[in-house]
Amino acid sequence: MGNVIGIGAAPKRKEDQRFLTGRGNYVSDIKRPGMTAGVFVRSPHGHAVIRGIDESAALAAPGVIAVLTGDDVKADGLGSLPCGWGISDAKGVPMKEPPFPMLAQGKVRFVGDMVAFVIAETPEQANAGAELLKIDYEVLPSVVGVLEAVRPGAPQLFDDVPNNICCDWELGDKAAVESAFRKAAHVAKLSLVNNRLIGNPMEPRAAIAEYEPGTDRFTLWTTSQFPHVVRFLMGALVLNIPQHKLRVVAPDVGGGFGVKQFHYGEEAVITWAAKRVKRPVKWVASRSEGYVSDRHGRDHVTEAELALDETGKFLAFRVKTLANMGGYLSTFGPNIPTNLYGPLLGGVYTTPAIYCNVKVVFTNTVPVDAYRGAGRPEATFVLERIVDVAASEMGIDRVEIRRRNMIPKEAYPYQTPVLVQYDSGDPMGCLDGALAAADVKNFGVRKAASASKGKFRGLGYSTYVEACGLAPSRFAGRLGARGGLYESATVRVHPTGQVTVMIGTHNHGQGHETTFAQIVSDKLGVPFENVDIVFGDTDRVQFGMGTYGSRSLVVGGAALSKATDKVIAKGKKIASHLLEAAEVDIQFESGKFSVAGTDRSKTFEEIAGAAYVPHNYPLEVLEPGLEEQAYYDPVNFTYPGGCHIAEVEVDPETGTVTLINYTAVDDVGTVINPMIVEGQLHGGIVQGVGQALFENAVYDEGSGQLLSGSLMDYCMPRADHLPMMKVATHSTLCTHTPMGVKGCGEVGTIGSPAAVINAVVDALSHLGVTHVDMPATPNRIWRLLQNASLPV
Ligand code: MCN
Repeated sequence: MGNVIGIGAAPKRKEDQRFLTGRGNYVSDIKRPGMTAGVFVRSPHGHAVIRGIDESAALAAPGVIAVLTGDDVKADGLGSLPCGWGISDAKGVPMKEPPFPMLAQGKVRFVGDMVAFVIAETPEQANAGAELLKIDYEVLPSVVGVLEAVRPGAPQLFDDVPNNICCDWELGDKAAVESAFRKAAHVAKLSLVNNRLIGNPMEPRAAIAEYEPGTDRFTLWTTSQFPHVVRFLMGALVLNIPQHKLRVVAPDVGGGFGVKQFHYGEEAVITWAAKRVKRPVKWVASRSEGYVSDRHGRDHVTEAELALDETGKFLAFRVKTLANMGGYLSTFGPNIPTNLYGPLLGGVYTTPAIYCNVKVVFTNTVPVDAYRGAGRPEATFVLERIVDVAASEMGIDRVEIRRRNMIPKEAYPYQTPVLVQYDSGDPMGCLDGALAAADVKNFGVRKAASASKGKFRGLGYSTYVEACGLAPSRFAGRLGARGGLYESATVRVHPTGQVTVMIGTHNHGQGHETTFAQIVSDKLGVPFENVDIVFGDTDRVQFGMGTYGSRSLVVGGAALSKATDKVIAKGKKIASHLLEAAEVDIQFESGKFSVAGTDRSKTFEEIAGAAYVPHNYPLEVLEPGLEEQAYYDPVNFTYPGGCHIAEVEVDPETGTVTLINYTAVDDVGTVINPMIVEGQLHGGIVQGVGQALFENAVYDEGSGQLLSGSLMDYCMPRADHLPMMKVATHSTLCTHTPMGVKGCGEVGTIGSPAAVINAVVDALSHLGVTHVDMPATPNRIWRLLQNASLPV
């Protein structure tokens, strides 16, 4: 008999047993009888017309079974890849949504765009066949930067999308903002770039599809964060496969960070191909292939202005952003720099008027979509950078200016001028906690010690808020209308009292098998080891919207909590029958049903057993079994927040920035498992530090080639780049989620880029440096220092 391990405990992760002993089951581990291998032939050009494809040599190559192209897709009348969430401009005109074919038709629009699929007996033969495919391209000029793409005369990606702008989106009260600017004592201005990122999950994407002619059923195994959504988008909207004829399985997935949260053309091509060749088809991406086909993240160019009164109070905030969408609209693409960006520009401040304009722009680059944080790190970066600029220009301390504008704890719930209403929070508490933990009062001593070694030390603050727990269905736009963004969980109690949970979220590193088992163990009083969590299979889990937007605990966990409540309610009925007491007199506590005021009780295990014994109660009164399903649709987002403080040292000889200390105090509501939350914060912070100091996806203007197309050129942060971080929580409870939880999966990525860059700018401020674009590489800093007048 094991132990109950409940909410707040920190057991080791259940799932690590199989991962650490090499027994994970990833897509590339799966083998099916008669399986073939597929290879995608991708465009080597950023922008080109496909004049013709000669398949004859490829088809004649040893082992090659088929070559599929855009013409075959057209001939079979298949749909375009859907963009799940539509947006509209200020007048309500929907965005331009040009088709995104599974395989390119007539034109390619980025290096990596899929032109053909070659299927052979082995991967080697498929690769050899792909080499023999002759594609006649007429190369066109490419445009990769947003500033260039909107200029008159720029190469146009789509005939019906003038100036490459698919939507001119806005949010907020423009007139109120203009009037506030007219009254301002000071206006701070900042132009910045939010650099393009590549997700780099440990496991590259992969898929296997199989078609069973006897039942007319398809199975797709795919590295997805949301198999049910793939089943819907691909089955209903692209391939016309009825939902009951399509099973989508996302088994163990080696990290996603958002990148595996979209419906990709590869999944559709492979599923379609499996029926055409009547054999299972497998594709596993190489790392290099991932660089030119996994959706990228961020890539904004922004102009921001903050209006302040003479005391440093924020009067209004105006932001204009050009957001890069790449060559086509990905599943959530246009939603990220708009709906997940504009509403967060209020941050933790009382700014009364905010206006945001975003031009959503096509370029000849890999489509851009959500990457951990998605929109919210970009908003935090703009806001927290300009607050520092304003503080420095007005001669106000950076902590003091934040305090003067922060929403006080008592003011929650707090309605912002940009749609969202924060239910709870205590930004000042997080700030105070972080200032103490980071030992800010002794920073001067440390700065002097650095100076004595010829180094510049800087301190950077970032106070942030996040909207997560995607999403209340009413906010979910078109996707919400198609299916809702709620979540489901089924709790199946076996006659022996053990529990299997079927849940619609997907665990690909977040520890759900552990934290969700803790919730069940806590609520039902069953041993932790007696609970298994099943996810990632549309045949085993009835409904699910998957994992992204730090939604699994606040939406999925809430559904699970509701389902356990239903189990307890039914258990009470059974107990009342067995204990011959009125149902209202039955209490459930610590795994025991008892009659109030007596010593008569039944254990959870006894009730589970009794639930399956037919003669215990008549069928008309109570059906046998103990299994309950619940759905949960949040009424609002949850709003985690916090304060991050980075301390850096800059070496003026080389331009190298070293992160010396990092402190984070975050409000994630009730903590289910503090060890897992700490791990999530560490991981998120590392990704934010990666953006601030190392990572950058660089394209060549004109040719559209990705210059940072491998781990040799794209600099990922390593363990030895990082100090031991101090992370702590300072929680206020979410007022509308069961258990009071808020999400934690992205907070680290949201708070950190601004903290690090603010620290770098602080270190260099005595040289007149007011801004450094990300990533703050040695080269960039060294050049800045050459232009500044270095003291001798
Ligand atoms: N948790 C908790 N107490 C809280 C909040 C969360 O114990 N108050 C636990 C949860 O139960 C869960 C984990 O922390 O085990 C993360 O929970 P949550 O905030 O709900 O986030 P999700 O599980 O929905 O994960 C999504 C989020 C996102 S959007 C990205 S991107 C991301 C991330 O999580 N990608 C990850 N973390 C990742 N971690 C790993 N290892 N790999 C990824 O690809």
